[in-house]
Amino acid sequence: MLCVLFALATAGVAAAANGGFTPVKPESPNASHTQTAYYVILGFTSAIFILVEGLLVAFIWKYRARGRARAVEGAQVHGHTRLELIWTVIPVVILCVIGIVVFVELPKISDAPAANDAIRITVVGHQYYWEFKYPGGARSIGTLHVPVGRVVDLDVVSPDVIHSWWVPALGGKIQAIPGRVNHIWFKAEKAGSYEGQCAELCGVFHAEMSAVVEAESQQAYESYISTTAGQTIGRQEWTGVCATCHGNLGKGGYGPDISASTLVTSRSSLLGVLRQGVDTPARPGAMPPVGIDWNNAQINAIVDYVKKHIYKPAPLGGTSGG
Ligand code: HEC
Ligand SMILES: [Cu+2]
Repeated sequence: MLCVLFALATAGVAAAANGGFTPVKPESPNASHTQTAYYVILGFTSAIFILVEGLLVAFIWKYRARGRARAVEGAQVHGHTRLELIWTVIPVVILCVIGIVVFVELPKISDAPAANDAIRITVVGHQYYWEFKYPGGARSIGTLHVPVGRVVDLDVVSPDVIHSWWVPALGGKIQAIPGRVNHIWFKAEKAGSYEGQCAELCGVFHAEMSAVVEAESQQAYESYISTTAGQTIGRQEWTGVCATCHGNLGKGGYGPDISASTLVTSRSSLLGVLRQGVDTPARPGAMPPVGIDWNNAQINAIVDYVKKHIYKPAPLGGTSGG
């Protein structure tokens, strides 16, 4: 009994920690259809669980030994054709119902509704950050900006290893696989920030690979991609990519202190680091090639940002105590 109470108490904590065992509140049509399928299956499985476990407990009680000697055998019961037919047919019917519900819901989950104003955005999974490419060439890192109420078609790709794009409130997961373009869509029904997380173990900093979808008015979205994204790309690259490993000020963390490294002052040397990564025999794959597919504007932005905000050469005559 103590064990049971303990299990229930700890399960309760787990349920409280992530807001329960059910999916997060859906904010996109595909996410609501996923949830419908979830609740239909949960309904059947809960009923079966209660029935089976209830009967188990009842029979254990009803047919207990009642002081009968251990060696004495209990009543010998033979098959019961009608009962056996019933408990075969009912599960078959239940499985058919679940199957039908799932097949009816599936197209509504996977196929984007026809919309002539759909926006196509490329989502690039990198070790260990998400990069977004908007129509017209704007880019952002970590935060995807979208207008509320419009269908957003995502092309999900990866230049390095397999990642998995997953924003629970906006639909299911889709893998980002090198050499393939996968598709998923959503339509944010309310303005707000929706959190996501890479759902495929992709390396040491997999846990840092989170994303936010910022659903905003059409106007805010347009002004973001036409102006803000371009102006802040250097900062986004620093905080969304480099700071994870080199610290906010570049003073080191998992990666070394680069605030006085001469490698960051020249475009060509930094380009080498970004395109090839830094690999040593002692730490293979220590720094992934985080900028493997960055365009010129992106490279220039990080070079500028690092020169302006991160590079702090040791003062003349001082020691490099840093
Ligand atoms: C996943 C962690 C990680 C990320 C993200 C990362 N780095 Fe690194 N970086 C490292 C590690 C680890 C090393 C050292 C590798 C070694 O030599 O063992 C390194 C080395 C470097 C070096 C060479 C330092 C020197 O003087 O030898 C530079 C420059 C550098 N990183 C810049 C950057 C920039 C700029 C970014 C962002 C665009 C970035 N790194 C993102 C982990 C990372
Ligand atoms: Cu990942």
